[in-house]
Amino acid sequence: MRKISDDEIRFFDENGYVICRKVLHADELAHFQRESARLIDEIQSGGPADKMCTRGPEGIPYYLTYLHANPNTFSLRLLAHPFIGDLLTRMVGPDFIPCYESLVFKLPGNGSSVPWHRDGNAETGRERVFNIDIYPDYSTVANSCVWVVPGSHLWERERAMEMVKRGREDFNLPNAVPAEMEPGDVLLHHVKVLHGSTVNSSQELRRVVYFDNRAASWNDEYKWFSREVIEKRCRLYQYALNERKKNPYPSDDEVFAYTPPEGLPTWNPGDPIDLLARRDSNA
Ligand SMILES: O=C(O)CCC(=O)C(=O)O
Ligand SMILES: [Fe+2]
Repeated sequence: MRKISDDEIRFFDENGYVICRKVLHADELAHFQRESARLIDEIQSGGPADKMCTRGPEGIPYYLTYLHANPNTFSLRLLAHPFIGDLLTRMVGPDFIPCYESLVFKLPGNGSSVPWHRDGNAETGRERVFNIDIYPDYSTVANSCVWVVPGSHLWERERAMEMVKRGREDFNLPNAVPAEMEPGDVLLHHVKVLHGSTVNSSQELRRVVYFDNRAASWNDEYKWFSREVIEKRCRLYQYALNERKKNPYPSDDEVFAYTPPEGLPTWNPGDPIDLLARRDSNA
């Protein structure tokens, strides 16, 4: 399976984002498309997933929280993709912990905007704190792809907030570039890079799964999440790896091997699992 290249990592460090082309194989991509469409239908018909779905500034549903806790057969296996395990080991460290996941979607016709922002929980030093954004659809300027301001992950907070304010008055920020994606591509975006997207007035659906990850050692320093959350999330990742191992895609040719960081729990098949593993469980 494809691995992130050193050049791609270098690009990320300089720009605060990088587009990795052609990561997913066709079998996984088709399943991702089907299952995410089913969840969006469930939201639109007021089913259980609707209660987990946030509305954007226009009042339109666009953000499904805690994706793994919304019963589906793709998201845990997607998290367990070896491309992800490999890049997190190399870019974050072997003590990485997947901390959160969501499905963002722009409905056709009038899909939610996402005003310019840095992601929540963005207080960090120089660590590589980023999201892994996986696309099942074409995401283009026409269907309101994400725009980023390259290099803004290195800006002081004040400069970034000033630009956010400006971008909320006029979306067209100087030096902003569109992150145009194809199905199966993966975008990495630093939580501090300025990013946002406009209303989708095209007739195309545009979806993306976001995975947020941190090193356990960084969390000890920054205390973004309680110890209990980190333990739960560590178990959840091991559960996800086992899900993919049990239900491989025909194209799978490797399984990612993860060793839980020292002091964190080992999850064994058959052990109970909390698929929600709420980030604020100790808050
Ligand atoms: O997919 C998008 O348009 C942006 C979503 C985003 O940045 C967020 O939810 O934090
Ligand atoms: Fe964001």
